Amino acid sequence: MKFLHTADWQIGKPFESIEDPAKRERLRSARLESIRALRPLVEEHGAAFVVVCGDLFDSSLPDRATVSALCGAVGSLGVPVYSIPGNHDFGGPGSLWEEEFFRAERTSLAPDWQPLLAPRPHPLADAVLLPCPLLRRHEALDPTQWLRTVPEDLPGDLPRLVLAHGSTQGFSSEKDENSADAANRIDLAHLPAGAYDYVALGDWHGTKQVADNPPAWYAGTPEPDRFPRGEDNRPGHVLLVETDGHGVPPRVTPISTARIGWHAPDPVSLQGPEDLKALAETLATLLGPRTDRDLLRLTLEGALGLAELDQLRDLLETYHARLLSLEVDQRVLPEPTEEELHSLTGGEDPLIARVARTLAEEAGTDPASRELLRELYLQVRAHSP
Ligand SMILES: [Mn+2]
Repeated sequence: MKFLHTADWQIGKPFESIEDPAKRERLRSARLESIRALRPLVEEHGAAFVVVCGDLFDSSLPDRATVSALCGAVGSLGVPVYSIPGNHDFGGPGSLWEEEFFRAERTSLAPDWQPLLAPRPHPLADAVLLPCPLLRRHEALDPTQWLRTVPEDLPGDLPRLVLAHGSTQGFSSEKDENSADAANRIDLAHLPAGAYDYVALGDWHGTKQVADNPPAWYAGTPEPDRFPRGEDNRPGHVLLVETDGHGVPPRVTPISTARIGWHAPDPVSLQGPEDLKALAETLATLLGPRTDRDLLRLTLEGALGLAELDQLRDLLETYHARLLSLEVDQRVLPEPTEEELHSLTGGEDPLIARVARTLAEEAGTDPASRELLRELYLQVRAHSP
């Protein structure tokens, strides 16, 4: 029996840092499309169902359009979907999961989607699900606590699959205001040995195995929603889990699913035209001819001549148009070449020459003067016949 394990879709995430509202909307809809794109994987691998371990919605109060869109996407998967609430979309009385509009849309658009909202065994034909839903944003008690005593009357031969959301012992979740963090701590070592066959986890956005016996994995988010944070964090996967019944270790295979590229290369130092050319080649290799599919965060250092700075500006403007988002930490200092300096200081306008000479004298120690000098150069060039 095979199934897919995924988590942390965070549909409805606003991405307010993206200035262009049209691009922001494209990113949001692309992430929703990536949920629909799980269907070919379900078919290709013959997955019997999909489990989603929390944070399907980014917020505990999604707007109606987001609710409908997610129900539509889940309904398109073609197999039963079982989910638990996470810290972003926690359950409990009055939660979104109990709202009339959500229930109606789920029934209408995704009748095979079953949110598991209580910690009790949920037997299926070919497995037993043991959901550990979060019923508030910050749960002080370990959500898997109820499994420290093995529930009675579990079918003897079916694989026992724990579904949980939170951070695990010795492996802390991301330290941001949205993470489950110090609350929602899961202590896998307290689960009785041999009682369960697989622990499907959500909350950490990278794909990661955190325990061996039973195997416990974070699926990670199938579509990254932030710039990478370190080598250890590999988002952009779902897990294909294959099990032969209770007591047999399952096989777990990460499948790459990311469609949007979030690139944050190391800072680039630019010291001359060769470096500028190398940067253009690096970006062409990284991004290819793609448009509307990538976000890039770039830190640029060094010093360039005035004409080179102008070329750099053109290069960045092109990618600014092509990419969903381009953030540049631009620290490159203008360093006019002798020729550029001469064209200003030796020019025919005595006032410009005087200003340029003063700025050039100060440019060695004062970044503001360098910036003014660069601006002056561009103005003079733009207005010269
Ligand atoms: Mn979470």
